[in-house]
Amino acid sequence: QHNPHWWGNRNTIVHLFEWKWSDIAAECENFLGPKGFAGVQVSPVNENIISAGRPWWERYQPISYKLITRSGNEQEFADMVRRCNDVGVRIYVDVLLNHMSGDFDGIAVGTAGSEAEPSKKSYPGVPYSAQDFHPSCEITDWNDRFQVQQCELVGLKDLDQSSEWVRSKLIEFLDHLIELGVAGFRVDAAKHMAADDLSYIYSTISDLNTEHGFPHNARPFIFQEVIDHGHETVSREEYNQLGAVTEFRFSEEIGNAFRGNNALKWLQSWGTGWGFLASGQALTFVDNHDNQRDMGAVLNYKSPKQYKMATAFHLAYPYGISRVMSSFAFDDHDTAPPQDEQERIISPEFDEEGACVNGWICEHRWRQIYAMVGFKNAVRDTELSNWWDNGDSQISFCRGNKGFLAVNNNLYDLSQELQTCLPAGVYCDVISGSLVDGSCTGKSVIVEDSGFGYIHIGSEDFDGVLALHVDARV
Ligand code: ARE
Ligand code: CA
Repeated sequence: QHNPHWWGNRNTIVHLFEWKWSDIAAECENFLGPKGFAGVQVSPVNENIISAGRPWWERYQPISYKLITRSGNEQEFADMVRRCNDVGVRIYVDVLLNHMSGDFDGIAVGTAGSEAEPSKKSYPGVPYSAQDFHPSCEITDWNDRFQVQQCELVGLKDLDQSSEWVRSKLIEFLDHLIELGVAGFRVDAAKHMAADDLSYIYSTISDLNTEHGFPHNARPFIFQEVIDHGHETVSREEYNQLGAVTEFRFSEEIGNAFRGNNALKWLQSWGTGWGFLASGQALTFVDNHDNQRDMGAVLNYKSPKQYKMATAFHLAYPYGISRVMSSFAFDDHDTAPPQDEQERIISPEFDEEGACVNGWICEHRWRQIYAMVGFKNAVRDTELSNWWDNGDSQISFCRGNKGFLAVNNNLYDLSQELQTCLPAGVYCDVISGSLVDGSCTGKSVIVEDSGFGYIHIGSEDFDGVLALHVDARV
């Protein structure tokens, strides 16, 4: 179940982390559809526990499968899915099949008003009781298969997916979402479930809903969160036949390279040459909602210049099923999404240029990022050719005769004639500006009959990347 069922020539998923359904519906119509985004990964849709201060992570603690969260109710969810599908933008839901909530003193009340008694593993809203869970134990050794799959991930009550009842409840939940028109699922904590159990669930759920524009017999797209840095007892290879797998090594290595810890010339063999999964099995990202919060090599919106360069490379290089992150501003691991005094999530607001202003970062609305979503659409089905590098961290390459990317991550200028592979003409660099009424607001590049053009990226330029493609010809 590796096919994301994208519409037309579209290619890129955006994770609208913690957004409300009504805001996503509007975003599909006003921005994502027009800019050529292929789909949205949405935050968990089912009822969750309420934690003090309303950290984002409370949504990873299910109380029931009722579709009521701080993002909206079932009717708002259904409306969003329909409106997004209507403009060719698919919805992928983050689903929690591994566990229910963590421990809680006494009776917990969820976002739909269901009561649960987590300490007794009692979740009447489903209903689940103690027999539906693995006996409690802690994961202390991440290379012990039993612990990883049958103990409690950060203390979250661990469901037994080999049980008929649990399977039937999970399948019913997924089928409900399919009925409402979603295109697939991000499977949270997949490594913590036996691949055989997941295989049963994935193969038993319904085909996608043809009333939402999906072809007959279309199987739901599955991408599984498996964190595998190599040398894991439970490895990505147990899951990649079932569906796509999040390729965390991609995120770590691209962060490393664009932070300057690795010369960009090595990216010539990016992809399987770096030990990553086959392109069609790899869900790729510069950062995700977890690792953007960790200290380390992974880049996030807080290093904008490097982040935009890494994203441009991510979307220009022909590898992976790409997802871009759209964050809210955070100080630490627990920061709640933008909310009002009543702890309701607030809607994003935009300035004249379309950038978000009220606590939402909206990387997907940064010109340098959505322009590369357009680039990836424009160069779809072309191969990479004419790799050039300066022996260090200045690189360029072509995508057929449709697109050209150059990057300068050295502390000196890139200034020279380079092969762009494009038909002769004048092209607008979609990074430094855009094509407005036939003229370019950023750098223009004249491509000669030979395909060569003069490329300049100063080390002090606002952005360290330049991108040309056939849909942005002056
Ligand atoms: C919260 C509190 C905890 C508390 C718990 C239960 O922070 O202190 O014990 O609640 O009350 C998210 C947050 C957690 C949060 C949880 C539930 O990140 O902080 O716990 O929600 O609210 C492993 C898993 C991987 C998992 C990561 C976080 O393999 O699947 O840990 N990622 C997913 C999601 C998370 C989410 C969960 C799972 C739970 O993306 O957002 O947690 O639904 C090595 C290993 C990896 C390991 C990694 C990090 O790299 O190889 O396997 O990832 O370290 O520990
Ligand atoms: Ca488990």
